[in-house]
Amino acid sequence: MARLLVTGGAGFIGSNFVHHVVQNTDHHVTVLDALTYAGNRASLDGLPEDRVAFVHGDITDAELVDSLFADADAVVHYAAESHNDNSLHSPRPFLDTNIIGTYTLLEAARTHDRRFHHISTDEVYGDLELDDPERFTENTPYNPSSPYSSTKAGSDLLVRAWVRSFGVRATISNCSNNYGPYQHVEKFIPRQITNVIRGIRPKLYGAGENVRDWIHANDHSSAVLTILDKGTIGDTYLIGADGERNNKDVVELILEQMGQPRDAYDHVTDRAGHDLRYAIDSTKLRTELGWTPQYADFESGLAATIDWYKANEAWWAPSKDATEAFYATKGQ
Ligand code: NAD
Ligand code: TDX
Repeated sequence: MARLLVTGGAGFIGSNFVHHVVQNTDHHVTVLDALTYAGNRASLDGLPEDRVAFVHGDITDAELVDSLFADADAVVHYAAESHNDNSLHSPRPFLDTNIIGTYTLLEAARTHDRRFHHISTDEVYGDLELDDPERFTENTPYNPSSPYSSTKAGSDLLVRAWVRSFGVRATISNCSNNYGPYQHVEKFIPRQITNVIRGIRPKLYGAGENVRDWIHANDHSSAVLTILDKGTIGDTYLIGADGERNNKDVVELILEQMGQPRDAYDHVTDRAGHDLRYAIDSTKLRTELGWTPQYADFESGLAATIDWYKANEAWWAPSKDATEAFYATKGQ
């Protein structure tokens, strides 16, 4: 049994990870989360109190972070400002949390010699052409496009520097787009599902040809546990499940699965600097560490996600109006 400190554990992927850890291991988890607009304490409801503790605090609070590292065996770092559209509107919190926050954690990892796993994104690699036969690998040069992805790229480079300069025992994973329960309604898939539930037409940026490589959040969690267990210190692992689809196809599938005409959506103003395509080659993780995704069927994973949002309106309703009001100011 290990004591895991999970930053951002009240967010989308972090909370899915905490549920996954409780169900699949005997580790104890302490969640450190600032409960920003994106964090939701209710995402951890139902978890046993003897397995999961919650600390409300900020990853830039060096004193708090230091005390929590002292009591942990390993740290998994999910906390971030995570939404590209917000980063185009108000970049500063992205620098504070993604850069200074990660720096603060790395300093504590160094002081206490703690195993550290840094959660990052495939967006650090920029984007691909639609017809490019290559996918991102661990050797693809960094080329981030947005304030969000550039701060994630910066945080990755800090981790690499703390490994090399100070011997911090860290690994990094860069994952593709996640879907599943507990995702904030600002993000593409939950926004469209909850729009349909509310009788609002789904909103597709631009022509909708942009491709994302979808992976279920549970597969992300199993990959992270595998890297924590078997990963090589200092290494980067790409996480992906061969789930490339363009946005138009995803919107049409959501509408079809929710009993609506497939064309009942609107094209809206495109995202500034919108990355065209992400695609992950996860050969290293699969061959070196023996990981395989379990949720290969996107249609059934999406149907289960739609069912979750239908059954959990109380979880997402408080955020919906403010989210749509923000998008409306941008014609989106
Ligand atoms: P999210 O926005 O749903 O959750 C972020 C969590 O971090 C929230 O609970 C928030 O309260 C917390 N947080 C934010 N600032 C904090 C601070 N200063 N101190 C403490 N807690 C703070 O994000 P997500 O989609 O779950 O993403 C989690 C991680 O995974 C991020 O690092 C993101 O870059 C990465 N990632 C996300 C995706 C995706 O598809 N969503 C894909 C690849 C990687
Ligand atoms: O209403 C929308 N309409 C639309 O067409 C929204 C919200 C999005 N989109 C498009 C933009 C993207 O091409 O859908 C795609 C997915 O958008 P997001 O859910 O905002 O995700 P993305 O920008 O791809 O980034 C996500 O994956 C990588 C996460 O938010 C990041 O945290 C992660 O690093």
